[in-house]
Amino acid sequence: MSTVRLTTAQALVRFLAEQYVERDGVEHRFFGGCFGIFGHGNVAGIGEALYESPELLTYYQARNEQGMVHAAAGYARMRNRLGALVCTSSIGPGATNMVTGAALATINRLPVLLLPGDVFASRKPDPVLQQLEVPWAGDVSVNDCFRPVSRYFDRIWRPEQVIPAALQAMRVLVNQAETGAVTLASPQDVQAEAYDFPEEFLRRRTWRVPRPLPDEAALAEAAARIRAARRPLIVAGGGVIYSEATDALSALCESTGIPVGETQAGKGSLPHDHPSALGGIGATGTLAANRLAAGADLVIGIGTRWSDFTTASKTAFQNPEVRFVNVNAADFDAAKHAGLALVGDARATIERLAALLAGWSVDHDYREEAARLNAEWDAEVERLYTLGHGPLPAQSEVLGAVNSAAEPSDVVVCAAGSMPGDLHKLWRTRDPKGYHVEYGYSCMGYEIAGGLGVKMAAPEREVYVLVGDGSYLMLPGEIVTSLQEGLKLTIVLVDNHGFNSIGSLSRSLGLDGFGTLYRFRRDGSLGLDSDPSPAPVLPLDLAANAAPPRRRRRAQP
Ligand SMILES: Cc1ncc(C[n+]2csc(CCOP(=O)(O)OP(=O)(O)O)c2C)c(N)n1
Ligand SMILES: [Mg+2]
Repeated sequence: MSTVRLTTAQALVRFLAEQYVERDGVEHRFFGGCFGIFGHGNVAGIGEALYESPELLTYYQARNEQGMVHAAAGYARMRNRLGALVCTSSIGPGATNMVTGAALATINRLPVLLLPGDVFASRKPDPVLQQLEVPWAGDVSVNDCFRPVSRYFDRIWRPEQVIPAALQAMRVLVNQAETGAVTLASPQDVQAEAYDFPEEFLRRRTWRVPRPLPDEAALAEAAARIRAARRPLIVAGGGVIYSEATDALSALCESTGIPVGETQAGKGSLPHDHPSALGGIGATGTLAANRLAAGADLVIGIGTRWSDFTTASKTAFQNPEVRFVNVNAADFDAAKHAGLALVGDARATIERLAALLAGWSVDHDYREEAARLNAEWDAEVERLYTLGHGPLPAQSEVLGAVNSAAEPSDVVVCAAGSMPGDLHKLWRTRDPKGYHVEYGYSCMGYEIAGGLGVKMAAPEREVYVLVGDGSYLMLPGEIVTSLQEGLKLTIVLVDNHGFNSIGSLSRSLGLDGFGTLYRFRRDGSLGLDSDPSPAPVLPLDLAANAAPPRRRRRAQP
């Protein structure tokens, strides 16, 4: 066996650069580069490996480790999970800053590879700077926080262990049912330790992403149930888009007339003006989708994890006879709501169902009802886009202005606050990748960093980041990265001086906006809605961030 002597980090970087994926005969590199912020926990290992071979993985600098993982998640989503980024951090705070990003990626079923540095395997310098000491366990570090938020976790205690760990990491990252954050915690001494790695480990490897079909008996049963239904409804989730099943879905809807409601991740499955498109469904959905949901007798979930927003906390489907059929790559999601589980790829399954349903259609009235409700809702969207609210425009008008300024293939990015709900019901999607609202974790601070990842994956598209003042203040730093990389983002900031979405929730509970206003402290309080003479709002001039930079004065000789 021929070997090559490398540090563990050098071997891992070489390995990552040689990973390819293939679906439908199209093959390309899996990793688009490596984000990193260096510290003593990774500079001599992964840092050195990236430095000495810059041609292997392009290095990207970030401002905040959470931000770089968000960017990686945005990138993976934009690449339909067929591409990913690596994120390397130092130990301690750099590592734990990535935990939120890891949870976001895993909840949204998006592949990201995280390489947090870890304490010395040798334990010689313990406690090294930033080491958490656990009195009852010598083998625990802060990186154990990654275990519940990762779909695969390993800690590389010895150089040769990186071989099975890297292969397992790839197995999970490319698996459409299992994918999410994968964490290989890397003790800082082992990263820099040399070993004779087999050359075979470092050779080009192609991972095929299959399109498995559900069991034929389950398909036949599903087709029979659909044929027997009078008011069937499809709920399209992110899986429809990741599987590139949007054309297949639209063909199925045209032949059968089944209407479609979309989850946040599934919005864009059909263009907004398709006769079967009801738009967003659930708590933040359209009147059209929710009216049909209420009476549906058979609900066909495709690529959805059935979050509470989609089911309006299980109130959306009111028909006592309603039953579910779930098409999903993951049996975990396919089994939800006691549904008939069709475990398989969305596109392949939709195409097979279309064949099994050949010649069948919902009755004419139901088709007409869907098209009429869709048109009715579109008129309501038009009204809300053009309210003429003064002196400042309503949020719906801001969305309308961005929608009409954007080209069909441009991408709108959002995550938390009051805008995701408004976007879900009001945004007119015209391209399957044009709507990117992160609502699995709904993480404040995702917007700009996630938008950067979208732009890295699709530099030919314009990216519109819609962000509230609260989210903006939480994590604006990756604006600097976008400037550093020459990646243009159009950031639309809606400033309502506070956490307004939670303010509304607070008001609805009789809590008077407590803790959601941006006001000065006065008489011991940060203010409530009902204050007779409220303290002034914090004078934050966020628009000043967009002002052209002042010319630096030349240093005097
Ligand atoms: C990291 C994180 N912390 C807290 C929350 C809970 N939360 C949801 S929306 C929100 C307020 C967002 O404020 P802003 O961005 O200004 O949007 P607005 O609600 O005003 O539209 C908060 C605190 C969250 N989603 N994410
Ligand atoms: Mg706000």
